[in-house]
Amino acid sequence: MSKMIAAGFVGGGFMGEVHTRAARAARARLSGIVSSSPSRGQIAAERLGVEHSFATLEEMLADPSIDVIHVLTPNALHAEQALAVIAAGKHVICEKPLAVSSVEADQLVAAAREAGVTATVPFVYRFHPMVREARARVQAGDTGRLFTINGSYLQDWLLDQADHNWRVDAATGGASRAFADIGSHLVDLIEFVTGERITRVAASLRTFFDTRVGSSHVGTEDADAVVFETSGGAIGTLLVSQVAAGRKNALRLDISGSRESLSFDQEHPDSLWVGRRKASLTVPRDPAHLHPDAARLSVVPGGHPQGYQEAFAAFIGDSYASIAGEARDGLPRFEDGLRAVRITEAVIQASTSGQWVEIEEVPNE
Ligand code: SOE
Repeated sequence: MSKMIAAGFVGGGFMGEVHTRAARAARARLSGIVSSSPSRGQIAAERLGVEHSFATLEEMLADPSIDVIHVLTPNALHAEQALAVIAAGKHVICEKPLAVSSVEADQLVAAAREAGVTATVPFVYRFHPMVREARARVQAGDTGRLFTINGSYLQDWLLDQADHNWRVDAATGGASRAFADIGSHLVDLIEFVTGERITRVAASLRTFFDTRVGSSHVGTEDADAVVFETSGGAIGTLLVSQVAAGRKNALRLDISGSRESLSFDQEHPDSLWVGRRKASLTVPRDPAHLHPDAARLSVVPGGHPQGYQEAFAAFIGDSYASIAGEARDGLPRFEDGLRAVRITEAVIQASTSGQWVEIEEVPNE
């Protein structure tokens, strides 16, 4: 990349830390930041090493030197802020869920297409080399016809009734909590690795705590159990929970085909299990023996653990490469964000109605 990308950030919380670290690794200039108040913005700029804090998003958007804005605010603000970024002619990286409704997500996809900007969503687990390896094996036909898919994403940071966060309240987080926050990663990963689409879902959702400290009414779910079917004829199950004691960020994906099975575990991302009737094996992340796309994302030699932050940096690096006009395979765009929002809405609808719900396709450009 010839020109250094100048990046701005809206939001200075946990994701602000992850994004600025990744942007620095991708050799961007950390030009500006906006937080929930000017004083918080100044503190965030100092803490994260960002050059300038702006009092408002409008002020930051008026700075012609900034190429891309990362939107890292509570979910209900994503649509309005990302639309403003696009209207200012800048590229945008917007946290997931892209929006709190598919109507808003549709508007974002349309606006980004119309403006011709790069608009991406951090479905970062796509950027683990062994996820790319799994995808390459499916594409090469090694897995055979896909029969079953089992995905789970379990966390425990909301296990206690005293645990609270803006995601708990539907007004800031949106109607879905667990599925929108982490189930969205899971469905994105399933479609990315298998190349198949989730066509319909049946679901059961639970809110185990109707009240939490700080919320007299919790309108969002703690856990989701989902059954689904795919375009290629496979069937699958998903279990998503933010109240699973001891599970920190346990995203697991098991795919079983007519020739072999594949198993990826996000907490142990440096290997992929390949199951066979005879001679199952654990493939280590050794760039010399991986498919090209997996080897490209392998930034440290085999045997040197690589994880979440490197995956994030690779996502940001590929987003910036796209801004610079380079083509990058597997970059999650607003269309993929819309897709996850549609599946989230279908899961809620299926749980409420007790019926199967079909998922509408996102048309190609
Ligand atoms: C919290 O559930 C969280 O930080 C999610 O918001 C992220 O998307 C996920 O990657 C890790 O967990």
